[in-house]
Amino acid sequence: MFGWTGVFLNVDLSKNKVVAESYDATLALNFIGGRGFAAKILWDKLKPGVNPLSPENKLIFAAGPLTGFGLPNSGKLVVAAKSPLTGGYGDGNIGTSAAVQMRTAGYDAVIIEGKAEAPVVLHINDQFAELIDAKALWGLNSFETEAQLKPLYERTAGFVSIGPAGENLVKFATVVSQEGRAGGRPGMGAVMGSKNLKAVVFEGHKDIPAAYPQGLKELSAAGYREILTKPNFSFWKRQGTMSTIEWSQENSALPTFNFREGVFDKADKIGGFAMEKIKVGNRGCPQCNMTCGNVVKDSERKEAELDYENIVMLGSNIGLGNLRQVAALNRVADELGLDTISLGNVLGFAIETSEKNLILEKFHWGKYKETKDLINDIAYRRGFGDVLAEGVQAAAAKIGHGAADWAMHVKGLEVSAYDCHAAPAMALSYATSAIGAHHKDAWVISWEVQFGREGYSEEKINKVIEMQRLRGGVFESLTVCRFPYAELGFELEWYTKYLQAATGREMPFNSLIYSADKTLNLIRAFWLREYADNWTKGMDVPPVRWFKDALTAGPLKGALLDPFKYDAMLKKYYRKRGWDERGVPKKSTLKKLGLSDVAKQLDKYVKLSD
Ligand code: PTT
Ligand code: SF4
Repeated sequence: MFGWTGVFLNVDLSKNKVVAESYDATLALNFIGGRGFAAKILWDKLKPGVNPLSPENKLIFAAGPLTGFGLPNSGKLVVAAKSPLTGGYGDGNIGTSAAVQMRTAGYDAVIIEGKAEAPVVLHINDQFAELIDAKALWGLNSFETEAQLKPLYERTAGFVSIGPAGENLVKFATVVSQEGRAGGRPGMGAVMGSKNLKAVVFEGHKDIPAAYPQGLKELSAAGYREILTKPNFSFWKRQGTMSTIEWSQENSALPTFNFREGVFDKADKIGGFAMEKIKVGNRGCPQCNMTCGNVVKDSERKEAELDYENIVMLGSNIGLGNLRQVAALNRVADELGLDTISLGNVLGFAIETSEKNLILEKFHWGKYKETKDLINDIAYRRGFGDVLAEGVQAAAAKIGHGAADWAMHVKGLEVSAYDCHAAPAMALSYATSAIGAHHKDAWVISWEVQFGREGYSEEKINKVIEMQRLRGGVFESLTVCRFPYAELGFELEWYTKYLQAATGREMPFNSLIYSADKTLNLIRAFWLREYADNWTKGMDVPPVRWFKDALTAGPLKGALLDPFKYDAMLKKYYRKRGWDERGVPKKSTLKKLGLSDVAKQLDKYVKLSD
């Protein structure tokens, strides 16, 4: 095979056993890599009903066939497992040298199961792998962990690790790399912690076989040059994702006070232009010339890397309008290994339920020190922090008294940083995303604002499906960054050219979309197999607040989603997907996608219609 290494590495931490396993071209062509591989492995190899924090769960690091070739923005991998936060399929995407090193070590994926007796580091160096005692690292934060490991390995080595949140099984703990890249929102860090796995070190020295190595090199150089010519390039380097704060404010989509409002009176203090005034540099993922991580000095005089989601969820959503302080909370979250989106949600929820006297504890909007202490309590599971460490859905269930009305999540995963009181298509996107309420699968809100926000039209459903296939399917399976395409207009044809030169196969875009649909339906099947009789259509519905509690400020004051229109929209979405009225793929749909074997198995858990 060209492009793919054709090898997965299976690691059993309980048995201290490592086995390399070859797989065939059919798997590669059907599922491409990254999310596609992770979904297929979890479907085939994970026993249904397994406790996500038990040794049986499988933690997967998977890359796509372009990673490791030095192509633009290709230094990413997907980390996946059954999620302890949602009980369904979970994954995240991290830009890290670990992705490049995993592939040059000879592996398209590393699949980790079992549980080490005591904390360990997994070290992979080409065909050699070992488990190293990590008792001395346990308790360190993710930055300290990487700093301790770095001098022990080659300069090019790639690292992923967890902080105290992962060790303490916080349900939204992430995996962290390179002091500020983090991924695996639905608790992939907790899965790693449950296995006593503190870190993985990757060192690779092999050439990944390419069908046309010279052609690939030339295409790569041309791609980097093309990115530099894009009109938005220099502004992107200045602000990266941060300019979205001003955009969201202008369009009443900026989560504020736990999604109560879509505008924040201190938005200009935490936005892209405010950030530029204190910015000291850019950081980024490997093999990227867009380096969009904005580095600033935070209020504790440490360096923090700012992105839109982090700043909104730890800023406006908790009423904090001091950018250096928001940056400091962001840094603390990275060190502890907590997902900032879920964190901002549970904090906003805690403050709001306190304000409404649903809990005895007292928390307040915009209080830096109080919030920082609470974040630490969450990571170390102290006091009320222990309740919040379970995620907003579980916390609301524990509190009762209607607290669920203020819990912003879908299927247990907290909502990312776009308010949807007046964005039905974006709400549908959150509600039907592959992992719960995350924007990665279909970020349609800017299109929706342009197209017209009020309606629940067919075009909106089509747009959500188109973006889910492209972003959630193609980009997550290729594990290349979607920003060149989404933010600069880097043409999609580049990727088919790269694939041709790397794999030697013509893979036209419609074949990638077909494969994306296969993966997304397989992920749907995974959720259904796990939930079986407990699955309801209500799991594809956005948070109740957007239907019941209207915006009270800003130009869209009074805006709400309409539950009847949303329901009709969801039904049409199901039809277009080839799913029945419960949101369950029909046998004929799965057959068309070459997933008849999946249909046969799934039918035992949820009766399928023809
Ligand atoms: C992603 C989610 C996002 S999406 C952000 S900011 W964003 C938050 N980042 C966090 C962080 O940082 N620290 C932390 N402790 N928690 C965080 N949680 C949040 O996680 C990231 C970039 C960004 S910045 C985005 S949109 C794009 N995401 C991509 C994607 O998902 N797929 C893809 N093919 N390309 C992408 N390119 C962009 O990558 P999750 P990163 Mg991330 C500090 O993890 O679980 O996928 O959730 O990976 O390497 O930091 O790059 O405004
Ligand atoms: Fe990473 Fe940003 Fe570059 Fe994408 S654009 S690869 S997120 S640094």
